[in-house]
Amino acid sequence: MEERPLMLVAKDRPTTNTHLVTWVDEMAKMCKPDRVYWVDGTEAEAKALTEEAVGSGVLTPLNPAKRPGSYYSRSDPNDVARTEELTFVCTPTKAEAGPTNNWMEPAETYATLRAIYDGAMRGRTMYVIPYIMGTPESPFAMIGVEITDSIYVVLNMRIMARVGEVALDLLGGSDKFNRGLHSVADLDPARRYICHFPQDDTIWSVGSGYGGNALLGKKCLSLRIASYHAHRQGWLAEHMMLLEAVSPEGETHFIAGAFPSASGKTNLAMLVPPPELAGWKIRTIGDDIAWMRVGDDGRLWAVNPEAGFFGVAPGTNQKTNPTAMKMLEHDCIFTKVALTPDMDVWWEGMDGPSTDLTDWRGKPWRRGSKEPAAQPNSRFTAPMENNPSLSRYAKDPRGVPISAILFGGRRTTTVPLVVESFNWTHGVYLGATAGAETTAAITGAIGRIRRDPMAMLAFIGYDAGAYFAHWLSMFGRMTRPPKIFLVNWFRKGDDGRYLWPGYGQNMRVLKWIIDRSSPAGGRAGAMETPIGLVPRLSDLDLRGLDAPIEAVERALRVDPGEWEKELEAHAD
Ligand code: OXD
Ligand code: MN
Repeated sequence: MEERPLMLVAKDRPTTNTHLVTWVDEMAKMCKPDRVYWVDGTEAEAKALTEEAVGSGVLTPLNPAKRPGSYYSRSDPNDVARTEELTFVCTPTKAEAGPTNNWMEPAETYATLRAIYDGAMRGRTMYVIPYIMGTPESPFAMIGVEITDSIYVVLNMRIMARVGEVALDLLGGSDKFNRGLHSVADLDPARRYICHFPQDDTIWSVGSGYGGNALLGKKCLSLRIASYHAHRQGWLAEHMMLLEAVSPEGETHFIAGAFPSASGKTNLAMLVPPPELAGWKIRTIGDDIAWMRVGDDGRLWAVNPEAGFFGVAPGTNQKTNPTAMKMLEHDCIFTKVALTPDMDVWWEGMDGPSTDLTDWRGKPWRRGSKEPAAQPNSRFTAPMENNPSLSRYAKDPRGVPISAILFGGRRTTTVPLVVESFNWTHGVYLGATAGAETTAAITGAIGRIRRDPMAMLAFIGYDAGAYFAHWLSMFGRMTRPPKIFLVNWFRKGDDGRYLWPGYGQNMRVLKWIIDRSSPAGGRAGAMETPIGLVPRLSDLDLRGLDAPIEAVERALRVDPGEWEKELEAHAD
């Protein structure tokens, strides 16, 4: 491809922070880019960078009449998901990384990666992205600087974090920032590493341009590195959505929920109640990450550190998530979805298509083809402001006080629709043993059950045993702890069909959870079972539910035989 001149004039360094400047110079010396560009975060810059990305073919504009301000990006077929087998926690000892993380010795890792980074940015621009996770006013905000040679990463980071001058202002002359180095290098999976050095507050990622591997503020900083800090400092960094629920009487509750990747966190955070419960309002605070701290009032307070949504496209439609469909109408980036002939997006789960398409690899795709047109882990990146039901607390620097924590599995058997734990310790056990059938958000086999404690298996940045102990110890720090629930929208009947309709209907489960969690205590009934408190049919508001009552009964059932097997399997 012909080299195009950079349309932006590389400005002088916009900071006198010597820690930052020295580090950037060092990284530039190693990666040897043709130029260094400091991202300022302005609209003018975004426009110029977008033009640049369109000019070089990284982005394709979508039909401005149908999807204004939106762009399309393809991915290398070798680089479509997080690569957990190539993700490492590089603590001085293996024991600190624990049994669930891949570990490499830090000095050796730096040496191995230096050899890959050496000259990797030749002919390219090195972008320096100062960013904040959290709102700038929040005492809990974290500052990172990501160096990258991917303009796609810059344009996505602009949506997912607060970038540019705002971050440099907050940083001032301080040395306290996460040092993130990212290069797509040659995209060779054999030379791909996603490495975390918690002690150095450093992330080195090379060989992948995929969101979770490349947008370093997200999984790498806000979960793996943040969980390491959280353990030492007495708070929690979790893979959780956050929602605000307002009852018809105007009572507000905040709920946090951990669900494995691609198991409906985004849909839950944007839930639209069914007509029978239309007096309820659900508003989104976050769809992927929650940082939670104990407040002076003894409650658990949560913030969403992100500024946008990086969600799974397939399955998103008017029925599953009308809010997201509205959110995706403008100013989004779509990655590896399918394209219609008039340059709009399409993915499996949407109506139609009414024409043949271009699939995610850029090949013609015929209607009715068995191959998916959109890559199963194809994504949208949408600014928070696009969400028509964004909570007014979404950017509150103090966060919101949590009434209930949900741990979600993705289990076709055994686990009932909802279980309330007897107490905090039991709740932590339910979270620690939650399991999921694997999905397309990570590479590897699909459909196998894996235990995914708190949906954090891939994101605990230290020893998992210490993580469980930390969760248990959090109880002692709170005077008004949230209640903990296990939920499972995915149980199937003998005929292989889902027993519970899910999506908007989950409002009925949320209502029960809220009634159980209200300070007045137990506004809804429950039945005690050996595994926890489960609603009877009569405890749920099922007015107008379009599902056979027997199926709901089965979804709630605690089967002793299934649980005997389940408990044996917990030994794993
Ligand atoms: C995500 C994931 O991208 O969990 O949020 O994989
Ligand atoms: Mn996630």
